[in-house]
Amino acid sequence: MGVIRRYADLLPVTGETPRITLGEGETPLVYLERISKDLEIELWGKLEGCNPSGSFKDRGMVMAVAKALEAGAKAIVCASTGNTSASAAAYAAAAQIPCYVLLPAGKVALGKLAQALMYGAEVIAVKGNFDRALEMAREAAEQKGFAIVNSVNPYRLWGQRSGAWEVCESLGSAPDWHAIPVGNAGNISAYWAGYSQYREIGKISKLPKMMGFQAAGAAPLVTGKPCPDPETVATAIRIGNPVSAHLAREAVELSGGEFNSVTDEEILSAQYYLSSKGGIFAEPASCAPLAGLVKLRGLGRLPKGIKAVMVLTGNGLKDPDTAMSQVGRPTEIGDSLDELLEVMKG
Ligand code: AN7
Repeated sequence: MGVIRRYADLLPVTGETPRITLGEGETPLVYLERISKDLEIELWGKLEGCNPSGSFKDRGMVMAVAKALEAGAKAIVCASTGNTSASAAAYAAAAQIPCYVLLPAGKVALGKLAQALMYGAEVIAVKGNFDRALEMAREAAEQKGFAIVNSVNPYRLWGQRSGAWEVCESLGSAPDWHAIPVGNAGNISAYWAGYSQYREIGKISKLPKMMGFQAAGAAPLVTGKPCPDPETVATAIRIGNPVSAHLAREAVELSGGEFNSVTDEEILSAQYYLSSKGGIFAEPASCAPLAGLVKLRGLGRLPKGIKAVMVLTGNGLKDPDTAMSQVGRPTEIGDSLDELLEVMKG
C-alpha cells in the first residue's frame, strides 16, 4: 500500500499528490528475546532495513518525491552519507525524474554506492565531508530550481513520522524508551513528532523518552558543539553539524530523554551481538542504540523491565566491508566428505 496511501489522512497530501510507492513502510517490529533477557528489559527492534531501498529513508523520500512531482520539479538533489542517496535514486527511477546525489568521496559503504549507481542517478563524489556536500547541494538546488530531498525538506520528516505510528499500532502504546541513532538528526525529530501527533489525536496516552545515540567521533549533540572533522566506522552517521539539531534537542528535552555517544568498538561489538544473538544483520550506524543500551546497563542506568524500541535504521548488507573486517573467513576444505565430517566434529 505504501506510506502515502496508508496515512493520507495524517499527512499533508492533497488530491493532486501522486500516490507513488515502492512498498515502503509496514516493517516488522521484532521482539528480541535473548537480548531482552541479557539486558533485563523488553527490547523490540524496528526492522527498517526491510524497506525497499534497505533503510528508513524510504518513508520520507516517498513523500519528498511525491511533493516534488506535485510541484512540477524538474530534478531532485541530495547530499548523503549513503542511504538518502540510495533512497532518492530509487524513487527518482520509479518516477522517472533526474536525480543528482553528492557523496563524501571514499566514505560511503559499498552497497549504498552500488544502489545509487544502479538506480541510474548522477552520482557525484565530493572531496569533502557530508556537511560540506549538503551545503553545496542546497545551494545548487536553489540556483537550478531543483527539489532538495534531504531532511531540510519538511516532507521527509512528515513521511518518517509513519515509523512512530507503526510502532504504536504494533505495541498498542508508545514504548518507555525510544532508542535511535542520530546523524543529521532528522529521524529522531520525525519519530518525536509522530508520537506527539498520535498523542494529540488520542491514539496513545503517554510519550516515550527519546534516547539518541551518536558515534563518539561524530557526536555534536553530545558535546554541544559542531564537530569539524567527524570520523566513525558507522559512515551513515559521520555527520558533524546536524541540520535538525534544534528539533532533536527539543525532542530529547521535552521527553526527558538524552543524547549519548558510543565508540566505534562498542558499535561493532553491538553489531555482532545483534547478528549472532538476535539473527538481525543491521548496518553499523543502526547498532549505535544497542551499543548505547549495553553501555547504560554497564553504568547501572538502564531501568529494569522497561519496554524499549530501537530503530534498526539500515540493512547490514549495505556495508559488507565493515562486516568482513570483523569476522573470520570460511573454513576451506577439499571436496571429500571425510574433510567435511572432520569440520563438523567441533
Ligand atoms: C542507517 O543517508 O544522513 O539522524 O545521508 O543512514 O535522521 O540523519 C543517513 C543517516 C541512522 C541517521 N542510520 O539518521 C544519509 C544520512 C542510518 C542512516 C542515520 C542515517 P538522521
